[in-house]
Amino acid sequence: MARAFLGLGSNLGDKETYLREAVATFTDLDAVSGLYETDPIGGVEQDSYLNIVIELSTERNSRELLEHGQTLERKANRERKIRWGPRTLDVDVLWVENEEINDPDLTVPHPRMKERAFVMVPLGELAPEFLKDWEDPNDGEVRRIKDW
Ligand code: A4P
Ligand code: MG
Repeated sequence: MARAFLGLGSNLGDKETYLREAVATFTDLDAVSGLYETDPIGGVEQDSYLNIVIELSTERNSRELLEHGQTLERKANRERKIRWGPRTLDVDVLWVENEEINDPDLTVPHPRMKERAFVMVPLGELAPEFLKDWEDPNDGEVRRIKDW
């Protein structure tokens, strides 16, 4: 069994429902952070995001988790209303115990996670040790709305 953390975000449509439907598919789910409303970082997207981090106790490796996340993204995006619009669901593999991957299509730990308060703040709720050497980039509001 390995401990693992995934970051989930949505900024289109019924954002909370997309997150809830995604979370419900994880049979190896251990914990979910609070639900955060966050200012969009990068890109052209206008609307705010909802972000969460989930913790797994899992037999799956990084690649299997990536594939599960991509299946969920495809399912959610099939229902999107605005063509070429922002994502209904984005799933990032943040960190998996004892795994370091540097493949063209998969980097674990996630190379940009420390630059992003919308990842680190919810992650810190579940695993405060990640915040030990972390400096908040202060690159946008990260508001905790409620418990999951
Ligand atoms: N990939 C490589 N490593 C990983 C990993 N550890 N986890 C590859 C997941 N995917 C990984 O991702 C592009 C490719 O990254 C995948 O095909 C996979 O093989 P994507 O999600 O399809 O594309 P993207 O999201 O447009 O690009 P990118 O750079 O991954 O964007 P991010 O980092 O996902 O950022 N602002 C707020 N407030 N909240 C957000 O959640 N999210 C984004 C998207 C931008 N701004 C945001 C948020
Ligand atoms: Mg992504």
